[in-house]
Formats: sequence, C-alpha cells, structure tokens
Amino acid sequence: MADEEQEIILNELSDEELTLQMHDDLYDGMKEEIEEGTNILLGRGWEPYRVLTEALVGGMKIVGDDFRDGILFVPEVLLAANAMKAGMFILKPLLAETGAPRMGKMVIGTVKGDIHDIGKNLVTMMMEGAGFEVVDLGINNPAEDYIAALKKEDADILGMSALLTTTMPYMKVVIDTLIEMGIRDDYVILVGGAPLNEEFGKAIGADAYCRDAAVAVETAKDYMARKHNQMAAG
Ligand code: B1M
Repeated sequence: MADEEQEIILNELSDEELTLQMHDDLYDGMKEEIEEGTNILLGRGWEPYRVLTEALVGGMKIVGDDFRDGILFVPEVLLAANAMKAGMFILKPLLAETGAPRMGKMVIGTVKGDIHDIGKNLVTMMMEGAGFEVVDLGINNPAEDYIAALKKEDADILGMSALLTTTMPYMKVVIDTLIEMGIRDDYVILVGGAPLNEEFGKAIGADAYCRDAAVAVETAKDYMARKHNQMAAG
C-alpha cells in the first residue's frame, strides 16, 4: 500500500505548490491537469498573463532545457506542447478581453521549414489582447505566403517567428524579397524566436527583434504611434 501513488487534489494546493505541480504536469504532458490548474489559478484571482508566464511558460522552460540536454525527446515534448496549448486555449479569450481600441494589423507566421508555433501563438494572443488585429498564417511559410497576406490584408506589421538556427536565415529571404519588390518600407518588420538576438535582427534588416511576446506588443505599439504621428504631421 505504501507504494501506491497518492492522488494530488490540485485545488487543495497553495498557489506556489500548484504552480510547481503545473510545471510537473506540463512536463508529463497532462493536458487535463493543466486545464484544471489554469482554471483554479484564474478562480483564485490570478491575472491571465500571470498564469501564462508563471505556470505555463515557466513549465515549458524546464521542458526546453531537458529537451536540449537529451533528457526528453520529441514525443514527450509534443505532449507537453499539447498540454501547454490547452492552457493557452483557456487564457486566449481572457487576454483578448481588454476591449482595447484597434491598434493596427499584423500578419504573423513561422518561417519555412519550421513547425514551432507555441511562441508565435503567444505573440498572437498578446497582440490581440492589446487591440491589434492579427492574421496568423501558421507554420512553415514561404516568402510568397507572407507577401500575399500582407497585400491582401493591407497590414501594418509583419511578424516572423523561427525557433531553429537552420530556419532563422529564411527571415532574410523574406525581407530581401520585399526589398526587391520595392515594398519593404510599407511594413514594420518584427522578428522573434529563441535563437535570435538583436544583432541578428539588425543584420537581416528587420525593424526590431522582440525577445518575448510582451516586448513584441510594446514594440508594435511604439511603431504604430510613430506612424500615426507621421501621418498627423502630413
Ligand atoms: Co523543437 N527545438 N525541434 N520542438 N523545441 C527547440 C527550438 C530546441 C532549441 C530544443 C533544444 O535542442 N534545446 C532545438 C533547436 C536547436 C537549434 O536550432 N539550435 C529544437 C529542435 C532541434 C527541434 C527538431 C529539429 C527536433 C528533431 O526533430 N530532432 C524539430 C524541428 C521540427 C521543425 O520545426 N522542422 C523540433 C520539433 C519540436 C516539436 C514538434 C516536438 C515541438 C514543437 C511543438 C509546437 O511548437 N507546436 C518542439 C518544442 C516544443 C521545442 C522547445 C522545447 C520549446 C519551444 C517553445 O514552444 N517554447 C524548444 C526549446 C527552447 O526553445 N528552449 C525547441 C516556449 C515559447 C513560449 O517560447 O517559442 O521562444 P518561444 O517564443 C517566445 C519568444 O521567443 C518570442 O516570444 C515568445 C513568447 O514569449 N517569440 C517571438 C517567438 N516568436 C516570435 C515572433 C515575434 C516576436 C516574438 O514576431 C513579432
């Protein structure tokens, strides 16, 4: 009997214990427990953004470190990603609920060859929460898809995400294509993803590298404010 696993009642845990338990549950890809934990923290008055960053993103960081170190493998990481998405699904409408005025329009997608989408989805959620209209192109996007969407949607901002050192150079291909077409300066170009940095953003000709989703929102707001001021000045 002593070996029998004791069932953990999430609702009986303190906030701190529950956050740590959610890190474990995310690690183990336990989707239903992540949904339950997310709802419990919201019920205790946590801001959606706090649940996102402390319980979900915090847990995913551990998954990422162990994936890097060869402790976890693709199938486990996929399960963790699936559990993370289930939590994000609950938070999405709440993050978007701020009722902010329309700030501008962004086309966003993960670049060609890359199927990582959790970070991009987070950026989308946070941008929508801040009042931006976002057209999400999903994963594995060639330059033509970005360009077609930018034109069709009459977007202000292009956002590109890449999580692999092998796919991040493709961002330059997209920007160079825009330059060749003479339309580069029609858009603010923001890039992000774990392997990027500010230097890389500058080197490929993006307007800004965004470390995380919150920085993406602030940067986009800054650029839109500048654009509106320029328009007002004639
Ligand atoms: Co992959 N993977 N993966 N993976 N994976 C990484 C990226 C890796 C760093 C893991 C590691 O080795 N430590 C490594 C890349 C190494 C490298 O390039 N140097 C890696 C690898 C190698 C691979 C495969 C090649 C593995 C294989 O098959 N052998 C393969 C590649 C497939 C492909 O894309 N062609 C692969 C596959 C996968 C899964 C499918 C299993 C899964 C993806 C599931 C999914 O996304 N639906 C997966 C995952 C989950 C990861 C890790 C563990 C987590 C990524 C994540 O979601 N992070 C990752 C390890 C890591 O990053 N430490 C890893 C959480 C997310 C919130 O953060 O995406 O950084 P992030 O987004 C942040 C910021 O970067 C920024 O804001 C976000 C929110 O704050 N941001 C933007 C991101 N995009 C932005 C765009 C913007 C602005 C900001 O635009 C304006």
